[in-house]
Amino acid sequence: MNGAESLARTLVSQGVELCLANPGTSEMHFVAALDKVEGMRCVLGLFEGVVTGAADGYYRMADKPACTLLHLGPGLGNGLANLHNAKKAGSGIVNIVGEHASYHIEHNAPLTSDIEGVARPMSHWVHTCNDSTRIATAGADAVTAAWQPPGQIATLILPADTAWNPGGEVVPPRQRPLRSGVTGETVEACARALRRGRKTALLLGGQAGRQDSLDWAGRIAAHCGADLLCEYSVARLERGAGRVTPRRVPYSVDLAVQLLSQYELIVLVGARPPVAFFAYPGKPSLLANPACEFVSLAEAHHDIPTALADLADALGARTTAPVVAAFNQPALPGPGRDPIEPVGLGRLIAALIPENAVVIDESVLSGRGFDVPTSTAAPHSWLNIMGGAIGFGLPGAVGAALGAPDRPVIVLEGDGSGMYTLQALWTMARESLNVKVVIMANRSYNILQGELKNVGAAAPGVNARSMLTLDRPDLNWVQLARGMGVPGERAESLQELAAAFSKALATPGPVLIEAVF
Ligand SMILES: Cc1ncc(C[n+]2csc(CCOP(=O)(O)OP(=O)(O)O)c2C)c(N)n1
Repeated sequence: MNGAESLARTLVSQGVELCLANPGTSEMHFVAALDKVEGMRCVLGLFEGVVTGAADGYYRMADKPACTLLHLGPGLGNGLANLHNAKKAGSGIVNIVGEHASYHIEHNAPLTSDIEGVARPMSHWVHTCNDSTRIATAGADAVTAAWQPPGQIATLILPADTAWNPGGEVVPPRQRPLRSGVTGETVEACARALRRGRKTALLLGGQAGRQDSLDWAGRIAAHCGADLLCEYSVARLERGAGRVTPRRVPYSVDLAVQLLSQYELIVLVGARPPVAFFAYPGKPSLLANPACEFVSLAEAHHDIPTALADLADALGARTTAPVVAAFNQPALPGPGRDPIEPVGLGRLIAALIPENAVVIDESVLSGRGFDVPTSTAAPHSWLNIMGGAIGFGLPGAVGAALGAPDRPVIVLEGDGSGMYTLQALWTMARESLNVKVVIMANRSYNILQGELKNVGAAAPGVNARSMLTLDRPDLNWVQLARGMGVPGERAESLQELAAAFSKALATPGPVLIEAVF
């Protein structure tokens, strides 16, 4: 058994079942090893941003890390933006990055680069293993690092000679690192703060977006008369009818400041004090009222549902009924040809989300208002792009569909954002993934047109306009999808969109709809 095979077998023994790959020559022994090893599904992405974004989506749905296979520094570099997003999401990923054979590096061949240097900013753990008998142990260490709560990016660099020289023993399954509990004092401090009767919000993030945490938070909020908020971006939020529904802190600084100004106390539950996405002249970076007190119940790496249950007990809220969303689907548009615009689109999506769907939201400006109508839709999971680096949506959907194969996946995708990693469509087709993509084809970087104004810059001239529009030529998403094996349809009215979306939901495999604004 060579090093590559000892590594592949060790990854499987540690519970890694999916390899998202875009390999090259230096990874060929690892590719060959994956042929000999049972228990690893291998999925090709045609750009590394697809590979890493899919690994993020997979972790969020499967609650376990996938490995990626990437080609030296440039391959890893291509995947960095979505590793950045995954890092912010608290997603665990094991990157296996090929490297030249150790004796070859001094010759500075074309693909030679500082791989550790490329990896470090987007990885919690980086290691190069030059000993083929130790690569299996290094692989197990990488998986342990990726499991580190809430989930970490571990990058293991695999020189080609480490892969082809004799390997060591396969590492037996290791204990997965557990989330740490919060102390009794922390729970007591939160309970004391909540008992003081000030205007209070619980601000939820991370694992607090899951069902059990939401239920506990709902009981506490109902008991104390507190409001429930969630961060603007949550890696996975369980929502819809029958669920506790925190209000999302708005993206807009003005709206967020206005909402948060009322709170004298904010209890952080897997969340951080809210900050603006960007600085704007004359506007604050911190969004809460400066007089607001923050107390932290749990950070992202803590066992959040247990911390909430303990807090509920401390307050006597264990049996309080939480407030949950009613089931209230908007009506579909009546006969006619209503133009597609964000409000009608939000209602339409809310009406059609099937039960148990996974919604990936990279709808950018078009989707700012989707959270209200969809909060009473059929129960679903909602996945936000976490690090603000657009190009997560389509790859994230690939990973979500691989991680939750029994659930329909819906992607709400800006046309600008979609173009970053549209190769994901090909993987959806090849793997027959149950993904329905709705492209918000407004032919522009619409959000940036507003941002130009928000930062106080001049009105757009010819250059600015040409940098913020996606026309001349218009993208043809239906043809782009077809070219990658995904059937597509264009909708130019809400009625056409409702028909196309309903049909797509009843069609197996991936379908794309280009919703023209
Ligand atoms: C990697 C990366 N590059 C650039 C940006 C800057 N950016 C933010 S939103 C945006 C345009 C989004 O356009 P689209 O998806 O069409 O959504 P719309 O603004 O039209 O709602 C860009 C380029 C970014 N966030 N991330």
